[in-house]
Amino acid sequence: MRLHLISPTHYLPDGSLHKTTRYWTSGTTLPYLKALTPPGHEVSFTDELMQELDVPRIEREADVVGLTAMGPQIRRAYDLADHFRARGKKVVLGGTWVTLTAEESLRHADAVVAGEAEYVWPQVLADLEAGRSAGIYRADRWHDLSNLPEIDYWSLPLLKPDAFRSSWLYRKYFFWPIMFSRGCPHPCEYCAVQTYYRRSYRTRPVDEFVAEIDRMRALGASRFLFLDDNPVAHPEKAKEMLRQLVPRRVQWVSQATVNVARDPELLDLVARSGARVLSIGFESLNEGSLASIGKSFNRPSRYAEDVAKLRARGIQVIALVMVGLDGDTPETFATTLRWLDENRVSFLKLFTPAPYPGTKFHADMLAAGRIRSDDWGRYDYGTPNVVPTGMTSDEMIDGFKAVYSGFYSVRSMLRRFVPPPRQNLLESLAMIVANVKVNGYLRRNPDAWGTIS
Ligand code: B12
Ligand code: SF4
Repeated sequence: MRLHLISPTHYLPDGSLHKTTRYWTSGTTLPYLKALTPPGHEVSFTDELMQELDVPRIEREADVVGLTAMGPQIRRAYDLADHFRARGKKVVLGGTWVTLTAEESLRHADAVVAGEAEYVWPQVLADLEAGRSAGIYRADRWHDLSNLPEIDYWSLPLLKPDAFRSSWLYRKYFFWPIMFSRGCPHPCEYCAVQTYYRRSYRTRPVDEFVAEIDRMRALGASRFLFLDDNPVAHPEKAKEMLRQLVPRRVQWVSQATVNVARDPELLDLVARSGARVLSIGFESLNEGSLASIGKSFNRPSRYAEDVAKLRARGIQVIALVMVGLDGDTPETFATTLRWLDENRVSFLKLFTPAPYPGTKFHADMLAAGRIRSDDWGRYDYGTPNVVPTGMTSDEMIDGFKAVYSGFYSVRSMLRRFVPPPRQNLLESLAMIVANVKVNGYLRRNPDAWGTIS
């Protein structure tokens, strides 16, 4: 069969599609699914974030259309699924959102892959080829992450191969995606990842992970993004992997929990193995607010020390912070901004509570009658989808905007970056450029703040 796989983009509030011409990394979902597809099928794909979707060609040539979706992209995914089905194509939906809403997603598709595709994808295709479908396909066990199929890295949807080969600047700009672990054992109630993985956690065999790093290095890659949500959840496994990275002299960025700063041996290995930037889910400075979302392990009383330790090793900290949680009041905004400034956080991503369907947080908010809208196309990080308790929805959005504009103001940038940490000066420079760009973006796109990635 001829398959076309799509990662859709999301709609902007005016109904147009969010697009970008350049991106610093890429997901691997589409080339990975292609690598996973049994021989005998022809696979092409489009990431709509950067590429135009050639709808007439897909209508003409594809037998099966596969769609993945993240967050608000789901609305576009359903629209495309309905469109292609109406034209006689077999449609398969999969990915994080779809997994958490499998029954509903099946109304837009011939088949739904709930959870990992490794064990079920061949069966889905065999069934569709035979003109049948079992509806929702869910593997009966997690994959052990060994012997994963190799993807064609030059086909990464958001990579510009020509620019990579010809431009020093682009080589510094682009981070090659690689995955070490899947899942997360923590109980954060709003989190789609722990819900998808049912709080399970696995790491890849270290030698296979390192062999993949080496294959990518042979292509010229030296900077990597770990796609993991929490690569340090099993610290001893992480240490084993990081020890192998140290002599390879690569640079890497990742998400991680704040625990990364609390184990001296782990932090040392993280720094020596080339960590440059870590995105850390602090979420809140308020113990009560953290308790309301099941994230009490964070312990704000230690944050200042944690950030200082990371900074001292030349690691830039991106803070992920939620505003408008239960326990937050209008005063929370100023306190949060002051803390970010004083602790010289490099970059900020703010989130209004996003009640992703399928999570405990969504179920609780629904039961309490606090969900304001079921327009999933607006389930981004800057829309008041949950009615807050300690403030009005307008106060939440005003505060959200005030923290963002305060943080990305020139005054705050000067406070946070002068003087920069002594190590990894280039990374500080890159962060300053990123701050300046966000400053401009926020002024030009006052309605798109909730979808900054
Ligand atoms: C890389 C990444 C990005 C990148 C690249 C995206 C891209 N277009 O290439 C960037 C940074 C741009 C990004 C953006 C966003 N992302 Co993102 N992203 C990820 C991340 C870290 C890894 C995804 C990946 O490549 N995984 C590797 C592949 C191999 O695994 P996989 O996608 O899970 O696929 C497996 C299965 O799920 C399944 N599968 C998946 N899709 C499909 C489809 C079919 C047809 C089939 C058969 C199977 C299948 O098969 C695969 C093998 O088992 C995940 C975190 C995570 N844990 O998944 C978040 C994640 C998917 N992102 C998320 C979100 C919300 C977003 C944003 C919407 C955030 C925002 N600011 O609004 C934006 C979307 C903007 C846009 N229009 O693109 C959420 C989704 C939550 C949800 N409930 O849907 C996640 C889970 C992060 C999180 N912690 O919450 N993201
Ligand atoms: S620590 Fe992060 S990835 Fe893990 S459950 Fe909490 S929010 Fe999700």
